[in-house]
Amino acid sequence: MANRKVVVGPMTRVNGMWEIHVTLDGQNRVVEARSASPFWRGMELILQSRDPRDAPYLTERICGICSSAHGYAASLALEEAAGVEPPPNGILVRNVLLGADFLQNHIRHFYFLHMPAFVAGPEQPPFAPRFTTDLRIPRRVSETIYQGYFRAIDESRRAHELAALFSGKVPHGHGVVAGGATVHPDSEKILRALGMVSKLRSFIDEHYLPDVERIAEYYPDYFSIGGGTEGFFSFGAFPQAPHKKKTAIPGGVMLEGRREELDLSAIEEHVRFSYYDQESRQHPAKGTTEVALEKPGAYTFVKAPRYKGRALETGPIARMWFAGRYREEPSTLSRTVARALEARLIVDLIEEWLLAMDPSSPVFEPFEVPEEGRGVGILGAMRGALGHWVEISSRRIARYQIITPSAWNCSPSDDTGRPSPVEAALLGVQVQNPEEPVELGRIVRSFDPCLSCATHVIKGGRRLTSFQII
Ligand code: NFE
Repeated sequence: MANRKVVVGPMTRVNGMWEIHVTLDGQNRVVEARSASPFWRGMELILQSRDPRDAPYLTERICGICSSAHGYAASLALEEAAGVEPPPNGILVRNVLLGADFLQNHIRHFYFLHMPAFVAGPEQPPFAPRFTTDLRIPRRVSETIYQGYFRAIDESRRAHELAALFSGKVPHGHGVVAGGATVHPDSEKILRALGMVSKLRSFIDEHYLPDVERIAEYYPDYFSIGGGTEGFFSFGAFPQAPHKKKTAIPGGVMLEGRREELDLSAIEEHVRFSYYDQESRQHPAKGTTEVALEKPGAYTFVKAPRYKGRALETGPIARMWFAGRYREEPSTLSRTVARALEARLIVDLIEEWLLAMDPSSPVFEPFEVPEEGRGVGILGAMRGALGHWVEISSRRIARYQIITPSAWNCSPSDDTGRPSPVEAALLGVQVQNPEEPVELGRIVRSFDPCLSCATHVIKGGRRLTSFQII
């Protein structure tokens, strides 16, 4: 039988606009995969010539589900450029609000975006109609998991309320600024937050972790489907006081089975298959953003970040590997397990940070915007390694570049043709029923992709693909 092309687009139940183009051979095995986003935001250009203190607020608007991470990374970049250190209390407040946003994200990803591809919900919209291929979980067990689903609505809101206690509102809060935080941790807030943490911990122990186990029990083969990535990449997560050099969850690089120290100079962005007409393999500190809508061969607005030329996977699975808490090969379900374990670790960390807060100490260190300067803010965001690079001239932003976790994971192939982690994860996968390619959605959603973040104006005028929604 001849090869057959399947386009899944827009890929639903992910954040942002995304399409997966795969070619199936005569046996319905994936022989070619492309991760494509027909969506461009232009944030790097929007930031040019602005006051660097605006970057946290503007970059938070890149995304509604990881906004605190962008605000935090932008603040770190300006802190380095200005040579300012936030007070320890400010770092604690920032970590609590980022940690709470992680919990919101991980709970929502599992229950609302990922789990429904494995478990049939109630026989009514929005759960039906649905694909019926390869649904293995008996009705009684599915009903238990959907009890978790409905509780997750309240508990993910609780995590958001916890973040809002220290940032005024969510998403796009006002809690993280260069120099520290804006909200003082008084004892009433700390006590309220501790109560929320305890409820979130119970939810994770009583529902989230057991529900992940239930899916693992019925789909053990998904621990060997959807791997294929070359190694792990992580900036760690949650910078610690006093100098932010260490992170509560350690970072690193794992290449060819060996752990390496992270070298920021080894990062480059390839653009052979991206809609950019510019020099390829730029380091983000010298990066540019020159859009070319009609570039031949291009298929996405995401650039291809590579580390020493390698396409490395980032995310909770990489962080849990470096933390020594979960060391399994990348796969659809090992990513899902790692994310749940990370959520459990983060509730404990949030409690520690809350108990370490000092209501009588400052949260902010005043500073002057430098006349000239450069800074980088690297951070563990919900989906993995997030970097903001800023260059300041005449007290204004002269250059700004962002590499998001979803750019690492969901980029296109690079200049050498090396596929991205998500493309590699799809290659070789056997599709049972090409009319309902459930395997593709399960695999790609395990990365918790966010293309709103990765593409940073919709490519108008021309429809890029035929659409098939799963
Ligand atoms: Ni829009 Fe984001 C996270 C960032 S992208 S979600 O996490 O940065 O991967």
